Amino acid sequence: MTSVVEQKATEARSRQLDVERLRADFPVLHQSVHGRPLVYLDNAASVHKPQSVIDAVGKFYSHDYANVHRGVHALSERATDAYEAARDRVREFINAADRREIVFVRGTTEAINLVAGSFGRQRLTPGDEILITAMEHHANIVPWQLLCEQTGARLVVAPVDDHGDVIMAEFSRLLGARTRLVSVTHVSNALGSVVPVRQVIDLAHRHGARVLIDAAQSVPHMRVDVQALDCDLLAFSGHKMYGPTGIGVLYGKAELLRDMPPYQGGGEMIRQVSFERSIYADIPYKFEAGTQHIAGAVGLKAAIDYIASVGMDAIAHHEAQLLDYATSRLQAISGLRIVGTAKEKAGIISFVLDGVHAHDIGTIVDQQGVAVRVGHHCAMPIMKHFGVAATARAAFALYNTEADVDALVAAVEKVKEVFGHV
Ligand code: 7TS
Repeated sequence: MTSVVEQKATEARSRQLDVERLRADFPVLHQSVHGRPLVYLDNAASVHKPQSVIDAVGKFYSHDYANVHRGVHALSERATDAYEAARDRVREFINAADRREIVFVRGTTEAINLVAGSFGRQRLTPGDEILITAMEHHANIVPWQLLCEQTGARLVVAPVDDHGDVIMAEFSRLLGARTRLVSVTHVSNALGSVVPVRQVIDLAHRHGARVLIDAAQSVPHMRVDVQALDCDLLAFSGHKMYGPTGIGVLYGKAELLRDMPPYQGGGEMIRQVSFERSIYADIPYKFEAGTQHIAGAVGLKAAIDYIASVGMDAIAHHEAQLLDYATSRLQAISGLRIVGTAKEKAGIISFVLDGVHAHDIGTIVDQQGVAVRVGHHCAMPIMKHFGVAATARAAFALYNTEADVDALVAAVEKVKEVFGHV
């Protein structure tokens, strides 16, 4: 009989990714930068594409491309089928109840602007409130500020503690009768904190508020089930999940999307147009004005197929192991401080080094072939909270290895050497 310990060890082994084999799927990784093998750790900004995604887009343009929903000719039908198959694949991936709940957009930023421009302009009146957290990406701050200017609504911000966790008691206290919308990130791109969105959604619903989840940093790295979460709206970007740029998704509950007015007017989003009035198409087409990024949707489907072939649980497990390893190795460097130590974190580590500007860290580690992000990560308010103008940030994807972390650590040691902090 196998013991529980042995069984757990077997399970853990079966979840291990064969990263060397997977790395072969990503052509861009196999190059040298400044004479060193490329170590790519800028994955929260965007991830690289496997050959299957590159091929799916190439094959689509080479064989099947035409505009969709318009022609009766063979290519238009094939292109329409491919575009709509992508919608079905996204529905399945996030477990939406209905394919009409999947709206194709340019990315997370456009999805949030769509909600602000449609739901927000329709429903918010002076004194209504939109509740966000202190660690949102600018894409989940600025659209609400624009909306507040237009409607007289107020932006309310739930504070974050010194670890990078939302202070839930404060969040709860800030919810009120005037809260119309709660819009929170699932995972902070700047700190890696995982927000307890299930709890956020339950609390918000108790106050009759709708909830939008910015899932740009979660959908590529963990299972996200919109029905289990019971979120009203959810946004993510294809380019952060091994797919093309310029394609993303707004998920919305059908009953809500049906009530929301169109965001942009034009072709495809109408049923009938006259100079007196236009009748809009049903969801999701009501929100897909103009020619969409058809090949992008095809590439997004290929990216989801790729993630599924690797296994989301295995990806999450692998990235959690890398996070643990990187945290312990970076912590051991004297003068280095990790910014963001939340209870639960995704594979993102932000750090600063005593007496060295983050941009100098970025430039020197780049010379060692290591790509990290430096700056405010489009999250200036949370940088201010931690008293830093900028951090260096390493973020993991399925193709990263412990050797990549070792290369980062060696490169950071080099930074210290250059600055005479040995
Ligand atoms: N929300 C979060 C949490 C993000 O991390 C990003 C992009 C966005 C929204 C916007 O996504 P987009 O695809 O519409 O641009 N984050 C980053 C980053 O961390 N570095 O570059 C882009």
